[in-house]
Amino acid sequence: MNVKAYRYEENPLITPADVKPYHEGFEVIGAFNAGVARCGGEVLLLLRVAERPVSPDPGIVLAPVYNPVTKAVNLVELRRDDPQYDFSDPRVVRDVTDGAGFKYLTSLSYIRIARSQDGRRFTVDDRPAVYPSGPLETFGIEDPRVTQIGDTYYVYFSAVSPVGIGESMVSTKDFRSFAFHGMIFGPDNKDVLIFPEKVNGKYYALHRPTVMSSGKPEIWIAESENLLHWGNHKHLAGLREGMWDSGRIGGGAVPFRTEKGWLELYHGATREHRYCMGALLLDPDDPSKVIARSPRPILEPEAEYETNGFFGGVVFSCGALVDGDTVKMYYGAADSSMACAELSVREILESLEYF
Ligand code: MAN
Repeated sequence: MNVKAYRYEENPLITPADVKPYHEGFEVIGAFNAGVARCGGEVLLLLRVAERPVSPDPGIVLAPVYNPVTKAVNLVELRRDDPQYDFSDPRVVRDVTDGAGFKYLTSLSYIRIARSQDGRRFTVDDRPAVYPSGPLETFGIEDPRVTQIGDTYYVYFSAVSPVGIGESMVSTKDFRSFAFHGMIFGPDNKDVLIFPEKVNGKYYALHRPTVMSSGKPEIWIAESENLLHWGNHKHLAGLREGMWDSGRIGGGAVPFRTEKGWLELYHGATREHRYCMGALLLDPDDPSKVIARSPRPILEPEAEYETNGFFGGVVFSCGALVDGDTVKMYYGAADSSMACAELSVREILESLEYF
């Protein structure tokens, strides 16, 4: 069975043109991969805003780096014809003499809030809500997710710097002031998703280590007593050769309870970097057990704003709102803008392959 996705007529809901640059001399190239929260009657999107310095010379690439001491963003000048660097991926600059990984990012990301009454028409705040602050965030903070537990919202995101990418966390009650809790998953790790309630007395989180010596970029699960210290790590779900999630996978939206178990909307990409969304169903009493999984994507890049953009062929959700049988899945499209699609929980559950 196929899952029908109803894309909002207003899509894309937020584009870079809707966001005024925060840094002088920069342009906004992305307002995407937003975490989602309901707060005080409003729908909030915690946007990942990516800003890029405008280079006066097409032969020069400017790489932004936040300096936690001076609190300024410095620009590193790189010549496009310098054989030491590889500029073929628009997101990063690689040093060809330095093996794997990247040397710089071409943009600096931070978190800015967009607010809405109806979940479709948003107004973007003038200023960042969470901005890089320390030495582990000098290349920016990315892809926030929000888990509400009681009256506290936990916001966690990738913290990117030359020493690695880990996951850091802040918390807030009002989205105005934030308490900083430091890095909760060390490098290299991304795509953390904290469950919204304890299961059998423990907090759970999905995470995605990017392993080097052995293994692949796959989904793991861990437990905690206090949301800060995570242990009892287990491998949860792997890549599937020849399928839509054969290259890399990672958690997407915050898991939510259904009558059959925890439903996790996750992203999967091919080795060619085509990103789709699918679902994992986890045991209601032991989320480290996978009950079922999507044989086919529930959303794939098809609309023009999903196939074309800063990095085309990407749908990437960091949060959804559940309303009865309807899941409103907000997602970043083409690493450029935000969109939303409504799907039926029942249809998703019926579309899964049960083990
Ligand atoms: C990948 C992409 C980028 C991101 C970097 C660093 O290259 O997800 O969008 O900026 O990793 O996290």
